[in-house]
Amino acid sequence: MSQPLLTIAGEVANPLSLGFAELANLPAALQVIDVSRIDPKRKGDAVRLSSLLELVKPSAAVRYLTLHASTDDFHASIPLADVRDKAILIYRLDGQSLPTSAGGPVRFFIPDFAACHTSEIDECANVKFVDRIELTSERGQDNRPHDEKEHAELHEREAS
Ligand SMILES: Nc1nc2c(c(=O)[nH]1)N[C@H]1C(S)=C(S)[C@@H](COP(=O)(O)O)O[C@H]1N2
Ligand SMILES: [Mo]
Repeated sequence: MSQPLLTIAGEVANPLSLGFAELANLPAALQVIDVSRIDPKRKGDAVRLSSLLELVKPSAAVRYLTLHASTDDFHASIPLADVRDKAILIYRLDGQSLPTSAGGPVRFFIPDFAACHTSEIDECANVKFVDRIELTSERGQDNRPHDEKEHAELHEREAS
C-alpha cells in the first residue's frame, strides 16, 4: 500500500486505511473528476463519501461521522444522514496528492455547506488535513468554533 493517508474506522465491519494510490485506483464510478463542476471555487479530484462507506460497511446503529485532523487537532462530528449522499473527499490536484495549501492530503467537502456556525453542516465542517474518519452511534469529538469570536481566533491561528 502507498503511505496511508486516511483511516476509516469505528462501528464498521471493514475498517480501511487508504493511501494516494488506493484512492486513485478506486473505480471511475466512485470518483469525482474536477470538483470545480460542483463548486467553482474548488479544484482537484475527489472520491464520494458514499463509496467509501460502501467499502467499510457501517453498522446499522451508526448516526455520526467524525472527521479528525490530527495535524492541527481540529475535529468535527456531524449527523451522517445529512452528508452521506453528497459529501466528497478531495485528494488529488493535477495528478498529485492534494497539497497542504489546499487542505490536503485529504479534504472533506460538503457542496452546499451552511455559513459558519449556523448549522451542524456548516463550512467549518469542511475539514482539511483529514487523517481519520470515525463512524459511531453517538456524537464524537468536535471542536469547531461556536461563535464569531472563536471563529476569528481560529482563522488567525490558521494564517500564522
Ligand atoms: N484541519 C482543519 N480544517 C478546517 C479548519 C481548521 O482550522 N483546521 N477550519 C475550518 C473552518 S472554520 C472553515 S470556515 C473552513 C475554511 O476553509 P478554506 O480555508 O478552504 O476557506 O475550513 C474548515 N476546516
Ligand atoms: Mo468556519
